[in-house]
Amino acid sequence: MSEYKLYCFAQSGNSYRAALMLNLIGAKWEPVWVDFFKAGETRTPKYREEVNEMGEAPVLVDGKKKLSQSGVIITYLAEKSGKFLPQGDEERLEALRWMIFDNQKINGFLAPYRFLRNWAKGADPAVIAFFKGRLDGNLAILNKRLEGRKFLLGNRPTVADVSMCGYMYYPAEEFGFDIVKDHPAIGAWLERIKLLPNWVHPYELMPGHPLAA
Ligand SMILES: N[C@@H](CCC(=O)N[C@@H](CS)C(=O)NCC(=O)O)C(=O)O
Repeated sequence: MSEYKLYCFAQSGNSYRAALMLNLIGAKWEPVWVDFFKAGETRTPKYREEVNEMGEAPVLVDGKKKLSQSGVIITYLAEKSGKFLPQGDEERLEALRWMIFDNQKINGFLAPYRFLRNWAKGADPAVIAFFKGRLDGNLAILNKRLEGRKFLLGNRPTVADVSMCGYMYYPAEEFGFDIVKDHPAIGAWLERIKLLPNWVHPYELMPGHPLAA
């Protein structure tokens, strides 16, 4: 029997952080598919009433406990399993610092940029170009941080890495540029994460890919 349920869908890098973390700690879990694209499920009163008042995926269910916000979910799982935890106060704050930078400046831009390019109808090219400009600068900051480091905090992978890689394994065509080619230290770091036991690509780990026509 599964210990956890995760509301998620394959195209969601925010969900991928939580799904990947569940896999990496070796948890028994099952996905609950969220019909984000066709039914707009996260916007329905039922979803907001019964699953998440914030109207978002992912949501982790652990018995009677329900958690949203991928950063909270992966921190909860790290604390519960004792895996991928930063060690000591300094590392804990450092992990939080990178997770906030990630949520706002890296995946916080990658996610809407990819959504506008692939799925939104009538997206304004100027908005897409604005996101791309911000992404180029912010990914360069991340690339510099990873030069000479195995993982974000040093030699061990932590929750900060699981958070940061959220959108980066999706195909380059979806972004219209190749993160790995443009930022080689990010590319090498993504390869290291891929080697962790139980790593699985987002399109294989979560339900809903490919999207039904
Ligand atoms: N900060 C949140 C972001 C979650 C989020 O935006 N999820 C998207 C799917 S990738 C969503 O459910 N969006 C619904 C909406 O904005 O209406 C997290 O890290 O969990």
